Amino acid sequence: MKEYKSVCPYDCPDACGLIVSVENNKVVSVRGNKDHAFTRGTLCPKMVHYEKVIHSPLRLEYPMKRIGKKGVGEDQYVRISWDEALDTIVNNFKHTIDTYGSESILRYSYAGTMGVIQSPAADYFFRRIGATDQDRGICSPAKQAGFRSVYGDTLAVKPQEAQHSDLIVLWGINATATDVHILHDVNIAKKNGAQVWIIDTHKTYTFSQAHEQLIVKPGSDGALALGMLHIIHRDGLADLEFINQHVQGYDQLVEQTLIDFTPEKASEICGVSVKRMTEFAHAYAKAKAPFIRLGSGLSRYGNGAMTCRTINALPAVVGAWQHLGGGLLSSASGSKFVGKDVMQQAHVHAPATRLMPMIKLGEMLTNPEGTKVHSLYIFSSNPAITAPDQNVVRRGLMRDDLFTVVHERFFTDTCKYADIILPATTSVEHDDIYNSYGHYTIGTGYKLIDPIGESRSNWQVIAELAKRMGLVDEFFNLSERELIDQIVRTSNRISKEDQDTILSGEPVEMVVPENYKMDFKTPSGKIELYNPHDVEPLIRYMLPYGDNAPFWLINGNDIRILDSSFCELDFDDPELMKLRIHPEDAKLYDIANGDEVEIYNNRGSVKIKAYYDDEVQQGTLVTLGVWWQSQSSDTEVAINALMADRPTDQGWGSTFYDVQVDIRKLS
Ligand SMILES: Nc1nc2c(c(=O)[nH]1)N[C@H]1C(S)=C(S)[C@@H](COP(=O)(O)OP(=O)(O)OC[C@H]3O[C@@H](n4cnc5c(=O)[nH]c(N)nc54)[C@H](O)[C@@H]3O)O[C@H]1N2
Ligand SMILES: Nc1nc2c(c(=O)[nH]1)N[C@H]1C(S)=C(S)[C@@H](COP(=O)(O)OP(=O)(O)OC[C@H]3O[C@@H](n4cnc5c(=O)[nH]c(N)nc54)[C@H](O)[C@@H]3O)O[C@H]1N2
Ligand code: SF4
Ligand SMILES: [Mo]
Repeated sequence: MKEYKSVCPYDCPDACGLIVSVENNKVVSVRGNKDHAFTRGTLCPKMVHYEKVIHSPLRLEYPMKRIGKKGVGEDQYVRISWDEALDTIVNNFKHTIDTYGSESILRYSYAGTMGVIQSPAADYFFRRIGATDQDRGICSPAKQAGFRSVYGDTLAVKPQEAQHSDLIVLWGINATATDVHILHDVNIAKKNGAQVWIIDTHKTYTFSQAHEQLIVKPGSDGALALGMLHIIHRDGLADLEFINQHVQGYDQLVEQTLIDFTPEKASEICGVSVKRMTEFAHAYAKAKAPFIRLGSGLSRYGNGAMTCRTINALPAVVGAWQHLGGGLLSSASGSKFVGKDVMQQAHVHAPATRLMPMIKLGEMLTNPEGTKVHSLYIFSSNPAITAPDQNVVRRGLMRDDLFTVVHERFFTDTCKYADIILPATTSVEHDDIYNSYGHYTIGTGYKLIDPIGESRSNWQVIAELAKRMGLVDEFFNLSERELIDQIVRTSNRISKEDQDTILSGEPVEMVVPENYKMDFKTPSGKIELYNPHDVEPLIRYMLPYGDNAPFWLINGNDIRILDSSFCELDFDDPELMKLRIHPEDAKLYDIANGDEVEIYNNRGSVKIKAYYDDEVQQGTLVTLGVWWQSQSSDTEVAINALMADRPTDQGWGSTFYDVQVDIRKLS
């Protein structure tokens, strides 16, 4: 048995360092790398048995073509050779381009793997053939837009700084499930006496980690933050010296926004009492080095970017940035050290094409206006489950005149709509390099075992398609190892010594410049609470969209799966999807504990069993996880039948939490 270092490839801020044990060309076990600066030796429950994913009997092993109906199942497919699969795709692409124009081809992919090679593997190819371009807004661009508006290109604070904080706020983040390694730093701070606050819309797995808990109404955190800012200003707790030197627009914020935004008004919107809001504002402002870990939950609303801007104002107003342990972590800037430039070949010109916001997949496939999509190439994503407005997405995928390719590791619900299915490798069957959006450690994950069956990596498939399409370009002849080499060697932010170490297979934590937290990379050089370049220069309260229905639906993350990844595993739980409802709400609708109900809005309806939970706030319903259809509570549709494809206020982000529903008991 031999041990190798690798990196967890999933879409998770922790990007853990792994130690993978291999015997006879099989992965036998995986554990966390003790020497990794953020992992520190532990893995989350999803990854402790990664070998079960890699060697799952459900892995796709060879290319297949559909011989039966769309939307049914694996029995509608037969095995074909790679040659036949690739030729079929190339012939279709050529025919589509000749008949309907190149923009009739659409690529849809996301972060099944976060690898810097495999995730953007197809970007350049599809740009070169003139396909419709895809934005990547399904996750949390609004959170990034909120941070950028206030701090520009400032490097994000390292998560380990939290260790030195005396007050930590876990704001809209369910860290136990989605960023578990930050809790290591939180616990060190707690041992040193730090207080921990958590803010969410319901009691999550992470509540027990905090000393103080606040429950807010969905989409209302902007009001809470403005109420706090009002109190901090009113009670003389703002750090005026810091503000004078480093903040632009504080006076405008006070005079134009805060003056009318009283704690009473804020309380009415967010549901936190004035007393609790005042306690929180005082505790936050009086702490020496308060640290906020901002999650993505509150950014997935129509007001997401504005909400994040408002919360980002807090550390500015109390001067948290100047102290060790103080600040706010939205997303780490790992991609500034190794990024996508090489894979995207940004320097090579290709005519611009129309851009598809990926959250609009359904509309794009069904809208008769404009250039119709005739060929769809999906990889590293499972949109039949994870994309919003599922009924429309599936109607689009069912179209007889749509040719769909799905490159996957498992027979997901999206595969049911494919004309051609291609088997994909897992991270231990191909080479890649990983940065992180939660910390600053970079590492390689080299190929450790032969691909399962005939599976191929994203890059291998794309490079082969490019050649068969007749694209003459040396880039497509590069191996994954050569690409990794180029990516590392062309990064002018990494020292030669660190480059050597990374390429040798060891993870390296990037060195951030001294005093980086105070080096505000905005046009004014200051923190911009007033940003003249933003469509809305000044921070204010904005409402979420909502729907005309009585309950907010919170579909939080389940600790057992990651989006719909890991659904291939066996779960010893006959009811993976449950609905939690406050007993008083349930009684109003004559719903008994365990009754089957239907939750619905004008986009769809989902059958599910409802259970009483007096810790769910009235007016909200909670269900966790984005499960495969076979695991869902309803046999016809999964949870995203209820979700809207409305974009966030900035960044064309998804609004998965900005959803209201009605409920009825099924007799
Ligand atoms: N186990 C597990 N881990 C995951 C994932 C998973 O599905 N499962 N998904 C991965 C991905 S793709 C991502 S982007 C990250 C996301 O990880 P996070 O940043 O944690 O984001 P979410 O889990 O979407 O939402 C976090 C919390 O926000 C809460 N929330 C919703 N609306 C509001 C609101 O208006 N105000 C406040 N204060 N809170 C609100 C939700 O209830 C939820 O508990 O996690 C990654 N890791
Ligand atoms: N209701 C609701 N919906 C949500 C969310 C939510 O909180 N609630 N979260 C949203 C968020 S934040 C995100 S980021 C999206 C994510 O949505 P998706 O991008 O669909 O993510 P996954 O469901 O993890 O699907 C990734 C797929 O990629 C495959 N895969 C893994 N590695 C590779 C590879 O190397 N090559 C290929 N070809 N395939 C691979 C996996 O087998 C898996 O099926 O979901 C969104 N959808
Ligand atoms: S899913 Fe996240 S926490 Fe779990 S091992 Fe991977 S990177 Fe670490
Ligand atoms: Mo995400």
